[in-house]
Amino acid sequence: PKMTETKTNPSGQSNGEVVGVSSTVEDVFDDTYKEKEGPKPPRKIVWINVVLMTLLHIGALYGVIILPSASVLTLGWSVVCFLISALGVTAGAHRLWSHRSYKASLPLRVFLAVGNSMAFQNDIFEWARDHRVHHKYSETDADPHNAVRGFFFAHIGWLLVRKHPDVIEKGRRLELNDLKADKVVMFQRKYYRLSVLVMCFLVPMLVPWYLWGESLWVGYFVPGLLRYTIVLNATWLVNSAAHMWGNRPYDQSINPRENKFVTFSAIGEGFHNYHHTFPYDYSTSEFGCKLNLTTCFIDLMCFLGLAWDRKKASRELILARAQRTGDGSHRSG
Ligand code: ST9
Ligand code: ZN
Ligand code: ZN
Repeated sequence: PKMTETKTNPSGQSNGEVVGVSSTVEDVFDDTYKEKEGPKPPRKIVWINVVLMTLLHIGALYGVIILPSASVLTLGWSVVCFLISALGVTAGAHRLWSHRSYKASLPLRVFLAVGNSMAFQNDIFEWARDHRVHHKYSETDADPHNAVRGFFFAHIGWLLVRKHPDVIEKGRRLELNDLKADKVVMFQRKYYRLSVLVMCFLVPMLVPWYLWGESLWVGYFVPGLLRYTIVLNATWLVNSAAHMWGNRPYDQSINPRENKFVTFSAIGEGFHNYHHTFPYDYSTSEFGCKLNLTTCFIDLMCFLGLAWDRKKASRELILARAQRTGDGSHRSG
């Protein structure tokens, strides 16, 4: 019999590759979608978001100015808040809930949901739905932060305008039963506003005031607004910078790239060419814990018995793929 090639779409993504990894979520690029022809729908600016985001960034700048007046303990606490909220996004909304790349026990899911509210990036359900359309329809009209529309749009602009109708239309067709079945996700969605008020603003501000007498003012602007703004921008850099600058060792036909700076600031999420090529890999990289605090964290949780079932692309698969579709910059180690 004739040897048959595995079905390969234009991006070089072979559907055969994910077999055996039981990819149940819809995070694989769909090359059958075509953008509608003709003029694009007009851009509708949401002014309230423009005002709030501007104020937030002014508040964060002010936080930088008063940084010298914060006590060392408050600075340490700001780092702790950064890490908890970052993990709520990376280990939580991203690797667990959007991609289902590992499984987590109830206590761990509760911790990640709390951290996620501290990060205030929309509730987990909405975040994961947007993220699945981002992968499935990457860099088209149906991608919420379509990087083809430029750095500013991919970074923050997409949160300041109405969505392209295709994002919503395609998003409505996604299979999201796994999220609906997760009580932690649905609970966080139901009490989202309250959880954000408490976790993103009150807790960061009140803990240093109560425990070591920091002023509420500094507590509000440093571990509060400044820390929140840093986490937001570190996250957005994955959508902007890591879709524009860096090598493409795994698939040169797609725009997402390996970006060291983003990897560092987003605690392991800048290996973005790898991640879009192997979205089910719990480590979002082939190099384990290297520059990847999120992977260390998930590994630690597995060691403690709080997580299990980590999905990983095999070494042979990665090498074969890099050879076949990479830009030649692939190095192991
Ligand atoms: C934020 C999110 O910052 C950041 C996400 C970044 C993702 C990064 C990914 C990179 C990889 C991971 C790396 C992590 C690194 C972390 C490092 C940490 C150090 N499907 O939304 P509406 C429906 S948030 C299906 O109003 P508009 C929706 O349900 C920051 N349906 O759209 C609704 O239906 P119904 C804080 C969808 O009017 C209807 O459509 N938050 C979908 O166009 C209208 O929904 C903000 O700033 C979908 N995908 O408004 C808030 N989407 O009426 C920003 C929507 O039936 N958001 N629907 O309920 C908004 O204000 C608005 O969403 C908007 C669009 C103005 C942007
Ligand atoms: Zn992803
Ligand atoms: Zn991406």
